[in-house]
Amino acid sequence: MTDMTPLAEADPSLAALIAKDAHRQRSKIQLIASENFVSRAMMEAVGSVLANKYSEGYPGRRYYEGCEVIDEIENLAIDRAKSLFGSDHANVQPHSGSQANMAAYLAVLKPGDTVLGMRLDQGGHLTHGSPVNFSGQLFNFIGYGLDEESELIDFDNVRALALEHKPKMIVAGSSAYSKIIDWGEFKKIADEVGAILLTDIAHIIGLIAGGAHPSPVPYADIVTATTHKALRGPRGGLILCTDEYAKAIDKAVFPYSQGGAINHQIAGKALCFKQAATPEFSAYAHQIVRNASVLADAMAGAGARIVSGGTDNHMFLADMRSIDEELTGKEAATLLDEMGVTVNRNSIPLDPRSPFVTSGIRMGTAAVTTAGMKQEQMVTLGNAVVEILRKRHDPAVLSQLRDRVSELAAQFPAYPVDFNGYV
Ligand code: DSN
Repeated sequence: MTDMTPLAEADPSLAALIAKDAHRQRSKIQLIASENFVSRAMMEAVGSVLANKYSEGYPGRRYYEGCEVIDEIENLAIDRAKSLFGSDHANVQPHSGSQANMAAYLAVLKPGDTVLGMRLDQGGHLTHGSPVNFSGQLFNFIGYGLDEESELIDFDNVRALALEHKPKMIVAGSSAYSKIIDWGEFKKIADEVGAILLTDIAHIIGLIAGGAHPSPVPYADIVTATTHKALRGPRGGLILCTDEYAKAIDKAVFPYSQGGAINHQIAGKALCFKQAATPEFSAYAHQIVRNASVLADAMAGAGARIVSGGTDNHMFLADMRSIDEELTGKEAATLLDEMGVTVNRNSIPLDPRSPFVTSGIRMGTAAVTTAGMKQEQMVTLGNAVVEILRKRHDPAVLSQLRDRVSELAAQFPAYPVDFNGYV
């Protein structure tokens, strides 16, 4: 037993639960495409006394006294974000990616305005116009999707919809699309119909920071993102924009859609922008992409159909029907987690099953790359995943496969084995 920490003393039950999740994160292979492992330095920043401070407003224009240090920290985060992505303006206050999108829409749209966005079932995000989300309720979203054959973004369809509906905004970006996004094509279409171009890079922000995916900043009016996925920062959102939209974006974040800034989170953002500006981070971002590509190839080689024919980024979708017509994404994800590989079920294009059941699983390599895995481990993992799914009714084979996965996870722990998950 190590020395009691303040948390363990104050709330042993909670401390034990955090330690339990640290163990889960360490002992299973984490392939959820939107997750990563933060550094211990990040935990220090985000667990700091900055959580105590109220600071509604912006640096130099606060509604509370005592914000002089908070101003310096927020300016540090803003300057680093602008320099990392080469943007005119950055707002680091959005509490999450969804909040970033909400503020960005509210900055330039009025309720009922027409917007073009990628459909959720084609790889878009809930905030790109899903009817169960505020975006689909407040605005007149028109959904575009993928070409049925190639499963690549169908730019003819995007253009035709843009010409027909004359949207005020086009949203480019996705949560489940595995190929390079051609921002220039979106920009051409947006210019043709006079639409604002918003690019949502929540998933690929880390790849863009590391030079492993083209940046939309030269093309987009507004860029929204999260900081906790491939970027390895704290949970949170970010908005970049041109000078033209800076004032409107700032007003839409505070006071229109949010209250006090979360200052410990902003400190974490400052840290992650610094970490992401290094050559080591660039090497890391490229390794994420190599790992995803090798993992997808290994699974395809073992007989799994990869949506869109493969991946150019950190993630991909695998069609479970290619392994067995009866296999659903839900069953596959549940079984894989029991076997020590954590993924999420995901709809695939033209999925006949409901979003709760689905025919696909989504896999991403940011977290395993942080844990140190490389191509060799991706081959082992890809083969093991397909074999688990194929042999799912054979307990003896599953038992051997579980051991193989567990050995692999033990070789690449995200955090030291004695780490309690918080200090
Ligand atoms: N829910 C996140 C994802 O998993 O992609 C996006 O917000």
